[in-house]
Amino acid sequence: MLTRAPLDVASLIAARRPGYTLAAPFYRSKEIFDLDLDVIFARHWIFVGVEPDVPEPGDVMKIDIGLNSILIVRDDDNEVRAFHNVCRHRGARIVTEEHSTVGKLVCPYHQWTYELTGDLVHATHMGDDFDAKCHGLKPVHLRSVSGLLYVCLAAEPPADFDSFAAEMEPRLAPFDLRNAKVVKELDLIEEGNWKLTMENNRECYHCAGNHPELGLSFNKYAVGFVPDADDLEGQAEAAAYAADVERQVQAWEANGFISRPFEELTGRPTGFRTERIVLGGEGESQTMDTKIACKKLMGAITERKLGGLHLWTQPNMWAHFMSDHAVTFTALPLDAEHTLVKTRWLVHKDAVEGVDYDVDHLASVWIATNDQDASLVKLAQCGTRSQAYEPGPYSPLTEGLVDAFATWYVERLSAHMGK
Ligand code: 3BY
Ligand code: FES
Ligand code: FE
Repeated sequence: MLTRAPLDVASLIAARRPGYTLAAPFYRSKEIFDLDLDVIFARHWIFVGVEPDVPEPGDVMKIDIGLNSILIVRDDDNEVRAFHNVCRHRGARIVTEEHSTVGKLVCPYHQWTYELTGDLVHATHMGDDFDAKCHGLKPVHLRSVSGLLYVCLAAEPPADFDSFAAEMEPRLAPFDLRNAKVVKELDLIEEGNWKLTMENNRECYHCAGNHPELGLSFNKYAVGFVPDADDLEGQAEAAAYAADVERQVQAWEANGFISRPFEELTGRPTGFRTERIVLGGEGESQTMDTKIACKKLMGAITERKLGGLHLWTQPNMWAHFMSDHAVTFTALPLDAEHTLVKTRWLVHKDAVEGVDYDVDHLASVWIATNDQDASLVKLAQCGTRSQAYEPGPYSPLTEGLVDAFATWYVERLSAHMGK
């Protein structure tokens, strides 16, 4: 009988060449996928959504992270909580719909009933000795950073989340995300490993050749794109962009909008990067006409031309916050070769559809861009299946941030395996 030797993951990690893509098994093997679910997705802070996903008491959002199903619930005191979506009776899934509104959480199997605080309040036929107090829903660590929701499935979540939150809260405050509303949500299944989804997002080397719609407003020089030394046109463009940034960042900061870059993508569990990007064209928003798509601006903002505050967090999110709307992305691994990308578009909660905004105008750039990215991720995944695939070099000029992602990932696996 033919048996396959178990993968030597430690040797694969040790063999990773800095500056190069990962070896094929990191994108394909079930064993490494399971390791990713455990080491990355069950021990780090995972971006799951936004407070406006559960705007009212009783609103529930279900989100699956690998084999763990999580409920995000707004309780009657307006507190947002997270629980495992696992009944304490015989373990059934309590909620199966992605979005619902309930008075209490009732398990469909034998109707055990839980308060929105997770307490078990009703369970029939369990005898006199049964202690309901010991059978509440299991809580999951949840943090909200100005309305951005992160969960951690570990017993002891990484403590460096505090410094991430402290850095981002003043930057995000003007958008008042807690008082925004989700006006469109889109799920896209990419045919690739979650790390290829993330790597693709961390560079704009591919933008010029693939993203005509995004390219109208998104300047590739904003995210680490450095032209070749002999590319005189590129050098001039990069210099013009840098001068524009210098001028606009000064003006934004003078008005209280923190804009300077901050980057600690590696060397910590909760790696992240942020900066306020100068947008192209009219410079207002990531739309087809580069103007705002929502007349009622976010929070109390009055300046349309606020660029795009971008945020990336390891391992699974990216987002852009503009004067008129925000767009957030959540990558969730489905299996070794499939990844769910959830996109949400948010505007001020008092904005009126058809009066202040039109969803097509708001969402068309990223709908097109997501499709283009999904095709690219699929092509990259296909390549990793070939016998000819070997780790290839990241561009030192334009893919430093992709390398930072791969380096962070290898660091996290090494830290875990070294324990
Ligand atoms: O969403 C981002 O962060 C951008 C858009 C294009 C590629 N990526 C760097
Ligand atoms: Fe939930 Fe029985 S499994 S009530
Ligand atoms: Fe892209």
